Amino acid sequence: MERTFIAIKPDGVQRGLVGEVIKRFESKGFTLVGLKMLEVSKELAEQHYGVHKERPFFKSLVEFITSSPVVAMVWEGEGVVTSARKIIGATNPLMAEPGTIRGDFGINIGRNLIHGSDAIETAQNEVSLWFTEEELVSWKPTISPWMVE
Ligand code: D4T
Repeated sequence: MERTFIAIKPDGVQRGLVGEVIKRFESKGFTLVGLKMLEVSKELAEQHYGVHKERPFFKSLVEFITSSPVVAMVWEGEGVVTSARKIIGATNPLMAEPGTIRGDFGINIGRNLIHGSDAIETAQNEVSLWFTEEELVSWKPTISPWMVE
């Protein structure tokens, strides 16, 4: 079953949006299979944002994600990677559609509240970067037949 990595960034945690974010993924029908709060190390931050190493905003990105606790999650469901990106909205919250998390709660690209994997392969890499196998729970909600044919 498809899985994606979602992180509520320091701004989302500080602003008390953890419950709101979880609610949106739960209400949509996806299944939470991993959840933890952590202070992100510089090493983990640099690995996670490795693709942006040469970008001018890399340093501030790493500084920001290590500045305050993050809530890391793994969500499961058919099509969850693409759907989660839609639920999250465009990278720049000012461009994000109302109804998306960034569109509803953000105004600044450096404070865009939440991260979601951008492709299935990225999701697999990010899940194993942030979580051990033992931290993930395989379970099927009993209401599944009412959500999926
Ligand atoms: P993340 O990775 O946080 O889910 O964001 P996106 O997938 O939507 O966007 P991204 O990888 O292009 O950017 C990663 C992260 O860097 C910040 N950022 C980005 C920034 O501060 N200034 C910029 O110009 C860009 C492009 C925001 C998200």
